[in-house]
Amino acid sequence: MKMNDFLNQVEARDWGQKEFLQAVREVVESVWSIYESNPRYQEAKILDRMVEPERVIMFRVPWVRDNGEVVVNRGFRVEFNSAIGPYKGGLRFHPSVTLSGLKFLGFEQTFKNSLTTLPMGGGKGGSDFDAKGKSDNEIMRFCQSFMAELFRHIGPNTDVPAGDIGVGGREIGYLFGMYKKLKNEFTGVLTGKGLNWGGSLIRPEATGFGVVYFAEEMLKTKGESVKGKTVAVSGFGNVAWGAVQKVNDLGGKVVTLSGPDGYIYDKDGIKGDKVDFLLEMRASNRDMVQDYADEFNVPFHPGKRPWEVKCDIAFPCAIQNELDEKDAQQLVSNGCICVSEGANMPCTPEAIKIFQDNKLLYAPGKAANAGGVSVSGLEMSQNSLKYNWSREEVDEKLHCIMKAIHCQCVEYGKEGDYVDYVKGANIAGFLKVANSMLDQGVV
Ligand code: NDP
Ligand code: 2IT
Repeated sequence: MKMNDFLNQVEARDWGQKEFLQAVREVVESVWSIYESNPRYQEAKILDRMVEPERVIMFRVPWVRDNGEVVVNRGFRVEFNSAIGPYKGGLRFHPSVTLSGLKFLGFEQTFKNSLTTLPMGGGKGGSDFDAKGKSDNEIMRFCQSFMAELFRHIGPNTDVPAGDIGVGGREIGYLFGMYKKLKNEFTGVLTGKGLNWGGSLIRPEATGFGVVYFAEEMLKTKGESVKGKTVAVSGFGNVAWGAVQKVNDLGGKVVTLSGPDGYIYDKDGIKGDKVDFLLEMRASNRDMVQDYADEFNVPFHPGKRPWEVKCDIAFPCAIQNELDEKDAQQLVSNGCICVSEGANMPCTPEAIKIFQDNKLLYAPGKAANAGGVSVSGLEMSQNSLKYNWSREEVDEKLHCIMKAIHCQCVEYGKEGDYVDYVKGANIAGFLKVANSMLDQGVV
């Protein structure tokens, strides 16, 4: 079969699932020559099986508002691939959540988790719940209703959800409480838990730290480092918060943050108390980065994205397809040398092509943002051991994992003196899953 025939077949089956098809195309383009030259993969229909989730669960989530109004949301869990371990991946609570979005995230997660070196399969879930303007009690009741169905499908050796957009420590707490009540079992069924009840040190910071560690590894190959560099970050959530801290630790300066309302520019750098303010902004459920501009008296650019600002390094940490061709061209023209994705699939395929044609150091999310799920994996290990590692121990392990992911990308992505990190990450992630599927027969 020709690659385009295969992609057309997926498109016909999953018609209209735009984000999922975008993610599939990227992986298939990277691995096709390996797939084509290995008859065992073809005979076992490895790719046909990889693009089909093992299981999709979709359910009603009814809950009651403070004023007595009944609200009905939709819940999902996409259990994509368990070839190398229990399904593992976050939960996203955001009004934009659809099955296509979660299928793209679960598909990506399978390859990302494979790269981490830890035994985790791929999954993703969530709901179209909108936390904006909801009280803490409403968020609790929603989480309880969500778990009242999800609990029968997950477990520490089956499927281990975690946070993603709209799901942080507070939501994981409410979800865990309900799971424990229903199962009468205290177990590591979720990651991102509170430190007093089984969580891991560094998990909240891990994704952002990892994104910067990965960028540092890429920069090292060119004799460069984060030190002294001007950095543009998008988003203001969990991943952006961790990335800003690590850039500061390594001597760089972050000058932007963004939200659905626009972006802020802080020429003095986002550091000290200003970093803690990100946590307050997220807890407010207001969904506006303008609050930062009001608090610290810096310029706010409504309706715009931060990629027009001159920077050496860019970390897109908000949402998928938030950086397009025009943005990429602007970054290149402004002298940006490195782009490391904190979010999942934030750069469009056209933007990626511009980065690669211009020989920028560009890392896709499945490699660069794998630090979050890696420390989730370390949280699972600590839960199994009934033991807690110190902050330094977890950070050291995270750093080693990010370096190992970088090495795998270089091994499979090196083309002359340029490293195609997209190809490298896709091939390395694919091989481990594909070979495990071959070992386990047609299931
Ligand atoms: P958070 O909920 O903590 O933050 C998401 C951020 O994106 C918020 O600042 C959010 O604002 C903002 N946002 C939402 N919509 C838009 C938009 N249209 N334009 C600009 N900003 C927007 O989520 P995370 O930080 O956890 O997740 C961010 C990205 O990182 C996602 O792509 C996620 O999949 C990815 N990721 C997360 C990991 C984790 O461990 N948490 C691990 C790996 C990847 P608001 O919240 O106000 O809507
Ligand atoms: O996209 C991701 O890797 C996450 N949201 C984290 C998943 C996890 O299980 O920690």
